[in-house]
Amino acid sequence: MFENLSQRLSATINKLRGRARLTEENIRESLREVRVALLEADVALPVVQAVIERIKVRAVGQDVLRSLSPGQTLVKVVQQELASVMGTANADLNFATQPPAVILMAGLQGAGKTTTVAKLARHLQERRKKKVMVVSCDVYRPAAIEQLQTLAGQVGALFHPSEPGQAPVTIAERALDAARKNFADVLIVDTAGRLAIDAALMEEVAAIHAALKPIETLFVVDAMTGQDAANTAKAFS
Ligand SMILES: Nc1nc2c(ncn2[C@@H]2O[C@H](COP(=O)(O)OP(=O)(O)OP(=O)(O)O)[C@@H](O)[C@H]2O)c(=O)[nH]1
Ligand SMILES: [Mg+2]
Repeated sequence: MFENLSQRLSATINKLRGRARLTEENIRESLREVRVALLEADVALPVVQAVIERIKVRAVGQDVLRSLSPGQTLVKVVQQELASVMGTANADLNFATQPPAVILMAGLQGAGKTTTVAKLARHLQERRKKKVMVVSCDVYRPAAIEQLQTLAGQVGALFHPSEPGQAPVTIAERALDAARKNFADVLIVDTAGRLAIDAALMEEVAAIHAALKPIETLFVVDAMTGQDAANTAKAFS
């Protein structure tokens, strides 16, 4: 996206050469290029509008830097605003609780929840020196529990066995008990995915959430989901 954007911008930026200052008038064309590039990259329209507005205010306002040309100034503002959309802070996982800290995984079918459970378990064990237990509450998809068991074996995490005949909330409660008894620092709870947001899935995740009071609930999305991820995330709260 950024490559595409810089190509689009360079032509209009060149036209700014020699301008003493940036005005709403002379940056209009450049802003249009930014807008198109963001929309093509599947950024949600309200986000695009907000970004464009902030760039405009900053470029025309007091932020213009004396040491840079107007074109460079605009590029810098665009770059900073895009970076801030991507997020400046990378929130760390929160472990400030009486162990075991419970991490609940949520997301649509095939988003990568189970794989992420294993990756996260490995990360927490190797980098954070945590003792990690994992459990699957996916009693619907055949072999979902075995899938997690295999992955847990590969990353060397404790695995709490569950059965397809058990209720997800019961599995979750028993796993929490087992995690305590094994002095695990972290319990990662894998849940079932659904093709789309449906009421039953939401209720089940909510019930597990209520039973375990997880310190973190991680919402896993496929990178290809695009702007609909924002809607799905909202539905899952
Ligand atoms: N390329 C790629 N594939 C991934 C990644 N994470 C998971 N997968 C693959 O995507 C598929 C689904 O991953 P899972 O982790 O089983 O997804 P899930 O959300 O647990 O799926 P359900 O439990 O069926 O809802 C598997 O074939 C994974 O190997 C990733 O980061 N990159
Ligand atoms: Mg899964």
